[in-house]
Amino acid sequence: MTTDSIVSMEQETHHLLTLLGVPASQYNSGNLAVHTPLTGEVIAHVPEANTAAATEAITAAHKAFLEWRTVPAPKRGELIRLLGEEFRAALPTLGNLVTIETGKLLSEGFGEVQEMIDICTFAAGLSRQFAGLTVPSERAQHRMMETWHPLGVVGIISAFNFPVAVWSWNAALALVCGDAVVWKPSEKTPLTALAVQALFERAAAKFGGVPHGLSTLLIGDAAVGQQIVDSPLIPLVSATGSTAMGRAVAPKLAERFARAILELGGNNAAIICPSADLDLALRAIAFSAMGTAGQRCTTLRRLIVHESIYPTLIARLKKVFASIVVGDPRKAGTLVGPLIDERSFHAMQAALDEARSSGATITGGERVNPLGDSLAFYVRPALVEISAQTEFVKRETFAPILYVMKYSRFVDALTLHNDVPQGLSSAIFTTNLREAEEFLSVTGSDCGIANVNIGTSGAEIGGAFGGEKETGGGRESGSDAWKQYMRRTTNTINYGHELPLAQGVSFDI
Ligand code: UN1
Repeated sequence: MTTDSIVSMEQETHHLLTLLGVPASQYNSGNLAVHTPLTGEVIAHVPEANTAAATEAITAAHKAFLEWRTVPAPKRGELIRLLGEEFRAALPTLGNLVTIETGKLLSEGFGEVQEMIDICTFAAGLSRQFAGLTVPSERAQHRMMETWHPLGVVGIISAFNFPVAVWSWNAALALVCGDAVVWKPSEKTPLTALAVQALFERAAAKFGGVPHGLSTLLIGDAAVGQQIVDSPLIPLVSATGSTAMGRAVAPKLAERFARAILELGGNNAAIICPSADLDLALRAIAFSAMGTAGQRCTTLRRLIVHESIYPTLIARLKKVFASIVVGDPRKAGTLVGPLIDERSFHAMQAALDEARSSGATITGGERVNPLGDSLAFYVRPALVEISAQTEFVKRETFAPILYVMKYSRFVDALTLHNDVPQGLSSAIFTTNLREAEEFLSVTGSDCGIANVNIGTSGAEIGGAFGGEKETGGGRESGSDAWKQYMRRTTNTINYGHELPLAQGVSFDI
């Protein structure tokens, strides 16, 4: 990179932020330096919220909630419809900014914004569907029903890899549910968060009368996250990140009986059966294992291959892993962009060192320098052939490493598959109906997401997203995930003149 092009990348970022409506004061001064993983250069400085500002924001959000909860749900849906329109209009601009800030491919950056548009469409429709059940009462002239009410302020703690989509899955639902939101984004990706906040404010201005503080952005370090977790004004915290983060957050929330939606580590596997369509499987494996440079929580990290097709598949995989273009994610033809930072590169190398000393055969994994810049961390994805699922395979390393192992009996493949602490996403490639159905059955995959002939990553927003075991158990996005953002009351109504007691109890005074 020449000095000229570094300057132009910083300028390009500022230009995008201006187009997205972010005032310069929010990115040209402040303590937090923002780097682009494309070159490793600093592209902005952002002010951080201190404790007092965070307290004020949480109090304002609570006040906003008290007002917002009385707005009819379909009207709240109109705000989210307008927000979706802002995202639609901003798609290329925000998509480019996502790429600059995270290093993901442009099509993935655009895809992330598409995911935000989709959840807004979903949530706007949902705003007319918060229906409760009517339940038959055991008592004559009585009726039972349930009513869903708004919950309160929802805290959102998000990670760098999906810097804005994760906010939208939570915020779009929370806002139509009648809640207010307070958001702490990753410190690695505050710029896209600022852009989303500016777009929210545009939508709010068009809607008119949105209470002040309904959706607040708090850029800051772990202390701000801590404040969100500890605040008695926040009845629900949705946190995405490492299992270690979840372990710190979950007991604190439990202690004050707050709800938690935890989206933590994944260690996703695919089983490749003898009858699999290998051309299709190869494409799915490539995208799931190498896409987003292995930095999705749904990234494919383990491949369990039947011994009869192992030699064919491994030869084809080696070719794909060696030929894939690693480089500038904004260039057509590139399929793997940079890792987020140096720390992530070292974690990847440490995992590969462990694999090497355990006797694994490793293809790729080395650092490359496609842009000629020593501050960026590009790597060739690694294919690691292992004979047993040892401890390092059971850990999530947030980088493009695919561990490959063999199986002979299907039952052993299932055992290997489930024998890790995490339980997010999973896949089977087979054209055998019995294998497919068994994988999806109670004795099959133990994950929150189980796919047939589709990779582990790239879920649609319409389904509930999340996983079991150390993944944290949370469910976000589609299906009935909205219920977590509301509180349910059970109502029993007596329209008669008698007062029969349930269970036939008598209490005559
Ligand atoms: C994440 O990596 O935190 O299923 C979320 C997927 C995306 C979401 C990933 N829709 O890969």
